[in-house]
Formats: sequence, structure tokens, C-alpha cells
Amino acid sequence: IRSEISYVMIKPDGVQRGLVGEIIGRFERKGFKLVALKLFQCPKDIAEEHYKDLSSKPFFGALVEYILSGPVVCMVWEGAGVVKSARKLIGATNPLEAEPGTIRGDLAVQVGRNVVHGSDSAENGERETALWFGKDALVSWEPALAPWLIE
Ligand code: YYY
Ligand code: MG
Repeated sequence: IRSEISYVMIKPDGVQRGLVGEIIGRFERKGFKLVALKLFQCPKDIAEEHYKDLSSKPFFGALVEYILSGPVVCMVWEGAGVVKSARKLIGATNPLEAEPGTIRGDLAVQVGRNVVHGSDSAENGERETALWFGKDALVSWEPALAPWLIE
């Protein structure tokens, strides 16, 4: 069986602002394993399904419009503890409250332009990966540096 996965997405503002390399680099340097990656212009039904738990919120329409406003970078990162750790790397939902050193804390100022998404549970990591990539899209590989990261 595969270990835990997190669906991480650079939102349209992150792509437009040229932050793709910076954001991917933070996950890369941390030491998680990249198992899927694509640049993607999202259709409305996927954005709505992704955020369906928020469909009753007043900001839902603006949120979906934001996600559709340009290409996003979709990724899946794998590793023990990746879901919680990715959320820590990303920082609080409101960038003004996100700690310095986190992606949102360093690179964003507003909740409606918070540059990146990360799954909030292992279950949602699976669900969101299936939604954005389909079932069999994950690459199975062994990074050469793995023994230097995981004993
Ligand atoms: O998981 P995370 O992205 O940190 O926050 P969620 O509570 O799941 O909300 C998803 C998304 O919705 C958030 O990243 C920005 C947007 N949003 C908003 O625009 N205004 C809010 N008051 C709360 C969330
Ligand atoms: Mg969330």
C-alpha cells in the first residue's frame, strides 16, 4: 500500500506572480516525494467539487471564480505525515495570520489570494488526488536520495 498523500495546488495568483518554482522548491527541499504534477486550466465542475464543503459560504462564488481565473499547478506529494506537514509549510488560511516562514506568511496578504492549497486530511488527500488527477496518475518511483532523508 502507498503511504500518505497530500494534494497541493498553486492557485492562479501563484502562477501569475511567478511563484511556481519558489513554492514547489519548498516542498522539494523539505524532502517529500513528488508523485504527480501538471499545469491545468480547471473546468468549473472540478473547482466546485473540490470546494463542495464550502458551497453554502458567502465567498463560494468568488472562490470558484478565482480558481478558474487562470492556470493552476496541481501536485501530489507523498510521505509519512505529509498532510499535516504540508499544511504547516503552507500556513494559516488568512495570510495576515500565517507565520513568517510559511508560504502564505511570506508570499501573500489576503485570504482570497492565498496562493496555495493543501489537503486537510489524508482522506481528502486521496479524494482530491482522484478528482484532479484520476485514479492511476501517480508515478511510482524511488528517489535516489531517499536513504539520506528516511532511515
Ligand atoms: O484549507 P484552507 O485553504 O486553508 O482554508 P479553507 O477553510 O478550506 O477554505 C478554502 C479556501 O476558501 C481558502 O484557501 C480561501 C477561501 N476562503 C475565503 O476566501 N474566505 C474565507 N473567509 C475563508 C476561506
Ligand atoms: Mg481547506
